[in-house]
Amino acid sequence: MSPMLQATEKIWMNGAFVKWDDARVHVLTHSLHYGTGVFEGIRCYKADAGSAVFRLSEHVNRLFESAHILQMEMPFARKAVSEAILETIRVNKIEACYIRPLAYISYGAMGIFPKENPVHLSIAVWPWGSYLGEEGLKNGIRVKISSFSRPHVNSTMVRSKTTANYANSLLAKREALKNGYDEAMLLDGDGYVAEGSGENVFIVRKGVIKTPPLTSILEGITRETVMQLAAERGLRVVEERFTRDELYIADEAFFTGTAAEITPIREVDDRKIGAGKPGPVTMQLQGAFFDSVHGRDKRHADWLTFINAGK
Ligand code: PPE
Repeated sequence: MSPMLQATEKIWMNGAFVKWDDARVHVLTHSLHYGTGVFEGIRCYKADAGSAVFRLSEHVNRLFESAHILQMEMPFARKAVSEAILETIRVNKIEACYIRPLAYISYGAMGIFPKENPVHLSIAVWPWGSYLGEEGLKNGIRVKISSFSRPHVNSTMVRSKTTANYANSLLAKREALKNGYDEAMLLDGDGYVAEGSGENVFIVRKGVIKTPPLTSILEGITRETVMQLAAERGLRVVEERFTRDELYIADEAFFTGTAAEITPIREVDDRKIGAGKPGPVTMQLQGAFFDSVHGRDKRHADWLTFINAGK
């Protein structure tokens, strides 16, 4: 599992840099009580031509969409947020990192309705290795179908990357780890396979790649990346609901996510997936993904924002 958080020097808070240890909020911060924060998870890779953020504009757009769903007014424009992200990486002199912007309803009134409490934004960066372990990335992980399901489509709005949604993810993750598995797979309110606690899911069966449609799941940026990479390689991808027994008999399965990247799934509920090791399509797409984040796929040069471009 991931080791303890590795601190960097500075965190951007609402327009100014503060020392890592000084990045504090009041304990009566609205979002801390009611789960009303919206956030992003982004990676900056050490690409061949220098450090570059992967799909920055897509992540910033999703942050604003998350805020829009919750009717939170962002205190900065999209361009300013993108600039602040790049500046936070530069200030911390870090070559590769995970980036965590968080917009939250700040201190002011208490009670569910936040009245005029201001919305604040913070951006932190830190080194983060493979989310589900180096070993998992290479050889695949063991997954358990969760007894907790994703919220109903008309409940907590999972298209918004809202902190509140992660209470559901944590319940599932704890249960899976406690039972000796590496990750949880959540079903949707109708019982179909939805996603992991922090990842989207794909299966491969009889040569067709399948991923659940955008109903009860987060609109993953890695998911969309993989769909494009697959199509370019002549692989057929469909967005279609599937059941847990279809997952059991898949030839291959894998998770996608900014933190998890492309992590093969080698077992679900103690049933081997395919040969019980990462399959050829998974490995091909994982390779294509790592090529693109490192700038080796010229078709997708626009997916990278170099932190020192033009300097
Ligand atoms: N579903 C969920 C529920 C989710 O949290 C993530 C990202 C995804 C799918 C994949 O989305 P994308 O990163 O855009 O491909 N989870 C983030 C948080 C992980 C955490 O533990 O914190 C992430 O991967 O950054």
